[in-house]
Amino acid sequence: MPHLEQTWRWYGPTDPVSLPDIKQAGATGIVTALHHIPVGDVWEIGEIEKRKAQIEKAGLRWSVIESLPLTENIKTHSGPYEADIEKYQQSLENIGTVGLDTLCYNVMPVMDWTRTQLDASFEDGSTALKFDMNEFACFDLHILKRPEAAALYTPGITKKAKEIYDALDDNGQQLLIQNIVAGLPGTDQHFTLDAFIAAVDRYKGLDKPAYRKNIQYFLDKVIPVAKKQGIKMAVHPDDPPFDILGLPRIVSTADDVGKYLALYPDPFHGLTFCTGSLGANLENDLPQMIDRYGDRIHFVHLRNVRSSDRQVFVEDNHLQGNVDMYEVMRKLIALDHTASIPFRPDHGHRMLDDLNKKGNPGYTAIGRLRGLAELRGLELGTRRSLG
Ligand code: DNO
Repeated sequence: MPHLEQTWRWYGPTDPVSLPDIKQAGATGIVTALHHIPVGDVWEIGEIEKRKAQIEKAGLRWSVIESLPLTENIKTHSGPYEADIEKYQQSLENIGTVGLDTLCYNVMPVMDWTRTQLDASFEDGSTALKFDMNEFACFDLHILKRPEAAALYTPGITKKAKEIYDALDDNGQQLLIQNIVAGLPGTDQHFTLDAFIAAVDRYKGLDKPAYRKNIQYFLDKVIPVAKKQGIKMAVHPDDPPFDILGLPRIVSTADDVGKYLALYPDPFHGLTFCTGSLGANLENDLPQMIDRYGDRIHFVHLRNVRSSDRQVFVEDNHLQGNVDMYEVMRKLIALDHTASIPFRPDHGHRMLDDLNKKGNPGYTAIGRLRGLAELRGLELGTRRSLG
């Protein structure tokens, strides 16, 4: 039975939730990145050491790096991608030298996680993050106005997208743009609409098999470095776990995960098991995925979602929703890892006092405190019942 390390995402010194706050929440590990370093630049040893010392001074441990992003050059195999891969290798060397051993990254084209609403009202008075393909199609068809978009949506979605668009005033439009292209933390998306369209266009002609090859090229170069440095790489699945904007997304389903892990069969090439991302596709059987890929799971995000169909979902409370969290917990506890597995409560609602505060969407103090408390209790009860 592996130890499950309770961790918490921290966005660094500017995060309104401080390290002492996190200590009070009962987490012992920190999940963070050097967010001030532009995507693609090398993480220098001094910078990594400085952040590590700051975390340790607060009596916590830097458990996981989330994320060290791939540049769009690397993903599209164009521009100075070789130089970018060398910089990634150098960052890995430096991360290993400082002694950090788990790294989460993703291979979503153009954008990191995506939502259309950041403050959808939830029935208990809190607010939650939401994704609605009808709203997303509205953005694509009527705001981006990409000529390729028309072929991507069903007649039903196209119709709803138009109705949504007709009802939007200027503020509503700006909000939708902000939510999709610039709203979420940890993504470094500060696109103008033109830059966004140009970024999407770089993927023209790149289907999923071709995209997988680009990523395999990257993995062939970086996993050996990670392994030498003792760093477990853990890919984060696509969020949401289905195609958007016609871009090639290759880590959305259980089969995708199998194919992805097979690109480099080595324990240092592993998975961030994110129940919220994978769980938004009702066809993904999460307990079964733990059975299949458990030995490659190096990091866990526990979160729940409620989907009405596979393209509309709202983030639910951690123990409610599509994901059978008890079964997930039971399977995780039963893994035969010798190393401990860090997990974090991934997102939480905006609730209580946080409704009056500014903060990173999804990364509130109180909502995540509730999530962690519930998950901690679930873990304790599950372990005790297993004897
Ligand atoms: C959302 C997060 C993602 C994740 C990255 C990992 O809350 O889970 O932003 O950090 O996709 O690379």
